Amino acid sequence: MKIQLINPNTSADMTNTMAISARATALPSTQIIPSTPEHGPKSIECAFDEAIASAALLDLIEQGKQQNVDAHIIACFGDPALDAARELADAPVIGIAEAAFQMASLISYRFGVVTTLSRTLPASEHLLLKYGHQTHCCSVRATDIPVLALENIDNQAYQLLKTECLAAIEQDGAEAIVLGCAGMSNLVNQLSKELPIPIIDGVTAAVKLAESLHQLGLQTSKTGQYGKRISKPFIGRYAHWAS
Ligand code: 5HY
Repeated sequence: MKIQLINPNTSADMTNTMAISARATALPSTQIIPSTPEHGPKSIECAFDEAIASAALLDLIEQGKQQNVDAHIIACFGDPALDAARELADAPVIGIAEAAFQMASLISYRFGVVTTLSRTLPASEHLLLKYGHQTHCCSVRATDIPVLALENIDNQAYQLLKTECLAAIEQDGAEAIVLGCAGMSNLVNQLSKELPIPIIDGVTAAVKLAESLHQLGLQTSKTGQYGKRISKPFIGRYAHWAS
């Protein structure tokens, strides 16, 4: 199968890192197609970044559709434009936060989320509410490590991340940890060795969910919420969406 792995921020280095994690996890028969937008913020850390990144992300979903991919992954922990992407796509579209929460809820009663900036905590909390996982999440903790600092994480930042994971376990009762950024996908193996509970990265979780849906022959339902978008004229920069 072909999985389009979309990094909605414009950091090509981050796309490469997550592609390595995705390929290491995927079945040998799965082709990972990494995809980075040409326009938009280098990292997505607030609602403004997310809104600007969303239009470019939807262009990439359309590109993936033309390439006949069997699944699209939105590899940003805010799951930006996930509902809109499902309106565009026929193949499944998986957001990494939703994927990680689903996996965590299968193997733990209470999981913790450890993410980047404190600024993004409400966004993660909103997603937990939206997806119905709030009762299974014991805490959402921030490290205040900027997303781009994860590209070449130094030992100090790594220890900060590990300290917050430990605090989630010892103080909040976390039985599993969800890593709250696509840029953390390369840290899951080391953290898993050093911490006593399961550590879940959304990128690899999304790859395995995409493969499962494909093997079961399941597509996005085009009835109701994820039905085709409503055709109408568009002008200016977005004229290519007119129909
Ligand atoms: C992400 N931002 O996964 C999110 C994480 C965050 O550019 N890739 C980003 O901190 O919200």
